[in-house]
Amino acid sequence: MRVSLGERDALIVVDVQRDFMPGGALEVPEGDKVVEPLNRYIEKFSSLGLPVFFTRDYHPKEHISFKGYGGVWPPHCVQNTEGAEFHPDLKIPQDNKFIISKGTSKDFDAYSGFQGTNLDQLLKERGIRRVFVGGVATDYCVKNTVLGALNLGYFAFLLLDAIKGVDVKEGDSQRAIEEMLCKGAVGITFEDLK
Ligand code: VGL
Ligand code: ZN
Repeated sequence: MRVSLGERDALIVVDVQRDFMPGGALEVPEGDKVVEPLNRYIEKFSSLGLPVFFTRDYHPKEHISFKGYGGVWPPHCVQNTEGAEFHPDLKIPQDNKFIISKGTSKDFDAYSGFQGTNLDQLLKERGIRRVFVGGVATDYCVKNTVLGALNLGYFAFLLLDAIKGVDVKEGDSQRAIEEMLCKGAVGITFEDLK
C-alpha cells in the first residue's frame, strides 16, 4: 500500500513512558522496541510540518486503576515520578508537538487518549482527518485510542511496526489488532508511507 501524507494527517504516539518499558512498574514485553520505529515516524511527520501528539498515562499516586485502590494494575506512571517520563531516546520535536495527559484524576481511568482530554479538540482545530497511531500497549491504550478515533469519525492507521502489547492473557494483542482492523483501522508499516 502507498499512503501519501498531507496536511490533514497527524501522528499519535501512545504512552511511550519508562514504566511501560522493560524493568518498569507495568512492563510491556519488548516495549522499548517501539522507540526506534516511532522515531522514524516522528521524523517523517515533523519534517513535513505535521503535528505529533504524545499521550501519557499520568496518574495521581492513589489512582483507581491501582491495586489496593480498586484497580488491577501495579502503581505506574505516577505524576512527577521518573516512571511517568517518556523513554529518554524518544525524539520529541521542538515544534508542533502536543503532550496529552490522561488518567489524571484519582477516580477516573482512561485507556483512550481521547477520554477526558482535549485531543479531539486539538485535532479538529487543525483540520486533522486521519490519525496514525503507534506505541504501547497494543491491547489497552493503543486499542482504545484507535477505537476512540474511529468513533469520532477519524480515519485511523495502525502502525503495525511500532506497537507492543502486554498480553495479560496470551493472544490479547493479536485480538486487539484484529478488533481495530475489523472496526475500520488500516494497518500499515513505515514502508507504506511516501
Ligand atoms: C495502560 C494499563 C494501565 C496503557 C495504561 O498505556 O496501555 N495499560 N494503564
Ligand atoms: Zn494507567
